[in-house]
Amino acid sequence: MLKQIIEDALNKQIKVEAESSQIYLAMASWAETEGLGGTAQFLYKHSDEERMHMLKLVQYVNERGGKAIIPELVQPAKNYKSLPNLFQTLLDHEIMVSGDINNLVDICLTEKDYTTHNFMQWYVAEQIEEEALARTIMDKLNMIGSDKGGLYLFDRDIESISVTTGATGKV
Ligand code: OFO
Repeated sequence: MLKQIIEDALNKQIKVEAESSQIYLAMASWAETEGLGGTAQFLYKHSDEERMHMLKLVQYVNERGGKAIIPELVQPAKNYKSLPNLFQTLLDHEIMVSGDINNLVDICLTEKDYTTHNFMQWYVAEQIEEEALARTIMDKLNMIGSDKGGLYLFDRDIESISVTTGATGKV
């Protein structure tokens, strides 16, 4: 049985993951309308992965005798100034999520809930991958600058990577 404080923290994280999925879905849709088909596919996949992160938490809370709460979501941004602006927003968002995951891990330790602590290790590892990938993408975009040919190749190549192929995948 989950302690209330752990259940509340997990439900808070369910909302964070659901919002991440929603934000990346909005980013994907924006990219698609800008003719950035590869980037759109990458972001659609990323959105699905965040939904999976949410689902894993929902099922864990319910399995442990808690009650998962499916949250209301705020509408994400509709527009981005540029591709670097979009990926900087994504990187900043992932850094924020890593902070949330660390807080949750901290609560598990304080409350001596070692089972949830163990469950959360998957998220800790996942955040390292996601942040590393977002940083690699930003480095690439900074190198490309406003070179149209470079942006074309970037958009073509990014489609073939996903967060699970991770920082090791080439962009
Ligand atoms: Fe990218 O955040 Fe989930 O965990």
